[in-house]
Amino acid sequence: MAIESTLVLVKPDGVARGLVGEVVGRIERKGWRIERLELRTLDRATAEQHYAEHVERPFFGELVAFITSAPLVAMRVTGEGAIAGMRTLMGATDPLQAAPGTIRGDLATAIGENIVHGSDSPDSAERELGIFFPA
Ligand code: D4T
Repeated sequence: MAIESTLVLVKPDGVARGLVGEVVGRIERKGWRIERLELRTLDRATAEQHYAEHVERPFFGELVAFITSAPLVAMRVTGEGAIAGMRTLMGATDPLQAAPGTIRGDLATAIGENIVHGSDSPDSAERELGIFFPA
């Protein structure tokens, strides 16, 4: 495995529920490093760029409305195998399918409010980090 960087978001539901510390704590205890961290509210253009791969999906409108609805926390997380490893730490997209011990498995019930996002591949990580933390 190599040292990698990935984009992690604590989405608006996670921030509203006071779960930023919980997510940050799990990342830190795992052994990865948080190199950048920012609380921000996304504008529509940035949200559509981030979720561009889902533009044809029926839930795209709701997804963009939700992610722009309130502040989120964006992080650049770096460490050994961080891209796939973060996906494992998050659990399955549908929290009801996510294993106990994962962020979604322990803390969420709804697919539309599943607390976190993590880049799903090295290409996605590069693209998404470029959107949130250019230069
Ligand atoms: P993100 O991108 O938020 O980390 O989620 P995943 O990578 O785990 O899942 P995804 O890209 O397939 O979905 C993106 C985002 O859309 C929401 N969603 C997804 C939804 O509201 N309804 C759905 O049916 C699906 C499949 C949840 C995550």
